[in-house]
Amino acid sequence: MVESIKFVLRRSQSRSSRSEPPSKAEKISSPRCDWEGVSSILRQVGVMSTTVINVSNRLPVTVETDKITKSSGGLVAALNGLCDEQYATKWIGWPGAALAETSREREIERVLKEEYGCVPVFLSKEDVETHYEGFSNSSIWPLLHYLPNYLRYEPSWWEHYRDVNRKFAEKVLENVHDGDLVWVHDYQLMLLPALLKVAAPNLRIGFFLHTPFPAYEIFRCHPRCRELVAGMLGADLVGFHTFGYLRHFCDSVQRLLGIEAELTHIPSDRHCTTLGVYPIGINAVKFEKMLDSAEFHRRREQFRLAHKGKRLVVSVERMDYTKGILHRLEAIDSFLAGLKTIEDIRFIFVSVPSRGGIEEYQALREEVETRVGRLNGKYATLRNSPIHFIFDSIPFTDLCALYAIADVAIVTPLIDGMNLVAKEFVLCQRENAGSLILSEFAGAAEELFNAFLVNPYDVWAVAETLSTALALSTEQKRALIDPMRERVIRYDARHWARSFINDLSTLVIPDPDMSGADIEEAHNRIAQTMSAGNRVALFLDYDGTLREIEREPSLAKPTPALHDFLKRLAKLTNVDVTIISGRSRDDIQAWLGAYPFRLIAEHGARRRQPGSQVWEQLDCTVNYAWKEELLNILRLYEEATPGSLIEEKRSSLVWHYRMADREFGEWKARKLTRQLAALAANQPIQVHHGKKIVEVSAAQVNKGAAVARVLAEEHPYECVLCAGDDRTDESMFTLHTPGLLSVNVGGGPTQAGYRVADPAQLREFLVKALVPK
Ligand code: GDG
Repeated sequence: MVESIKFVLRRSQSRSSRSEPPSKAEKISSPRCDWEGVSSILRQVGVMSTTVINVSNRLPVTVETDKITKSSGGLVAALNGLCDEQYATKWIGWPGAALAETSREREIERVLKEEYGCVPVFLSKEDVETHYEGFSNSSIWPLLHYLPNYLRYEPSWWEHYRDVNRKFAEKVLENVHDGDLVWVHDYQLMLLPALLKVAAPNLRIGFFLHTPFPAYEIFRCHPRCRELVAGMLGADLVGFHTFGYLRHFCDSVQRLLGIEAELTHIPSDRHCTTLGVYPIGINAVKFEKMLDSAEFHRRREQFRLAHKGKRLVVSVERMDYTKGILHRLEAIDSFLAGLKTIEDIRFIFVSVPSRGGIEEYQALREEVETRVGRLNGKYATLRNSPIHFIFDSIPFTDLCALYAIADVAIVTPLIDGMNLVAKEFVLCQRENAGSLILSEFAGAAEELFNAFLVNPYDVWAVAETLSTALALSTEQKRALIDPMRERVIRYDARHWARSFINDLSTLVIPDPDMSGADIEEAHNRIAQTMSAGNRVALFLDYDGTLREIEREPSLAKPTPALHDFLKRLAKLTNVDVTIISGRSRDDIQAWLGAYPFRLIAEHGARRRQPGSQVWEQLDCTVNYAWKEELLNILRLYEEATPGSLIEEKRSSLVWHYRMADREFGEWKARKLTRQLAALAANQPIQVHHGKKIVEVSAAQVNKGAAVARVLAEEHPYECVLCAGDDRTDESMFTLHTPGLLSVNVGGGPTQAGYRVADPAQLREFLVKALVPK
């Protein structure tokens, strides 16, 4: 967002908010833009259903002492594109200045809101130094770009990062209305989605990361890595530029938070985060318009004249260590060393000053300037200095003219989320055709299929590629550039924003307060049974149903919350409770033996009747001869898979791999399941690959059969409720019992009639339905 259009900050005037600056006359006469009012009226008449609230660290405007400067970068254009459709947009962010007097904040806030559709979050100088320059740019930024050597961390930065994210959350909550979509941008606000989700569970929240997301091995270096991914998971939709970044994020979530993440969605607490890939595009309309303008043609001709007889190679970027400037200079050195004459070659570097307050950026600038000087000293002749270095931002017209006359653009970041410069260069090849040399580590490399892809660390290969690219004929260059140009135009910034927002607005978001019609129906059935004085039978699985899953099975003892719940159940006179688990008798007895419930262990092999302390053996006729042979196989897996362990039960053998390396464990589990399934054909066993377990059990022993036996022994119940989270619980859900209510806990494919999100929700539901007020 480098290009700027300047306005004078007027204290009393307002104008309608839109993408272009007003003329002087308009400034005086145009009506106020009251966002709340406009959006609400449009919603009422059905023209505009939704407001998209964009939340980014920086607003698309900068407040200075006496003026507001409006930026018009890709993000602004993309979001303005949404206004043409069924969305209104609003921005929340930092206006880019630490104000000396807080008394001006009110006034500035009013002007920004009324004239620019922007809500400012004012940050102090200290906030900027710690949250922005410190935590965001010196701590997270280098890691997201695979550069742990640049990582610096101070605990106070983290405190400020959290505080600033909280300030943003407050501002969003003050400004949001029912039905609005909140779109949070980038690494400076990674905690914001979770803060918002906790405060407003029904709010639709999107998060887009503009940088790469690195491999877990890198991301885990950050002292606050867990909190950061947990913060992002507060969003309903998280978007990345490429599938690779998405995959890395999933991996980090699984490994850091122990949450089972699918590549499409990640369930967490009481909600689910959908993941998506949305490669950002450029503001193609704005570039095309520029290429049509007289001003552009004039500048292009001036540049042509100035560089007459030279082959031009351009690089444009922020002065940032991720952009590979030093490596590129080495490649240029190697290239120039191989030339017979350097009279006809010129490199133009546009390096926009960036993050000048940070030590590493100052050092980079000095190093770049030194090396450019050295190279020019080494290769300059009386008629040519090969590198023309500009440490400044150039006007948009000049940028387009430069792209348009270049023979080659060399864009070689060491890593880059997307890289818009590569796409902008391609679009500007309308009349001339230049070649694009692009780092294979830029997100754009996945889309710009005809670019010369290079490894920026291989400076010799980059030098060679430069020679190849410069030697192409115009026809060859045209043939390469045209299909890419079409793609850049079609998949532009508007397409990107539209895709993300459409997905966010159509996501099916599970009801966080469980007030869905389905579960309400189950609630009514139980309540009616109870109020008629009839008996209810509950068959409740333990792990993952009554009690949250633990990484280590032995840690899943009842929590105080679960004990409270069980005590309340125990007091109910017309509710018969059975706890039915795959766990051993010893676990169940030790943890739940004090309750007057029926306890069923090992999927139905053992049972303790209500009020008794004696455990019955229900599987006396079952043949367990297969166990010894299979135990030997399982032992081989246990030995070869660090972190895995075998649990021996009377009616089954379980191989647990929750503590093993995630991917390795999964891979071994699949192999084991296949091996056991082959044996199952000749044995009275069933094999089940469940949540971090592979279980082989006697075919005759299952929870469904155990429930059926209890029901056959007892007087009929008016209402029977079975709840479980695992595949072994499905045998209860498919019983043909009159009045059966079946509840799946935690999602996934199920035959259950009803669903709740987690054990806490199940407990809440049962208390509501069973315990009299
Ligand atoms: C981040 C990610 C991702 C540069 N110099 C001038 C100028 N620019 C404009 C370019 C381009 C923008 O700045 C730079 O965008 P990039 O995408 O190349 O890089 P970052 O600033 O690092 O952006 C990146 C992006 O977010 C979007 O998601 O692609 O990976 O790091 O638009 O044209 N503009 C003008 N004069 C200059 O001198 N007018």
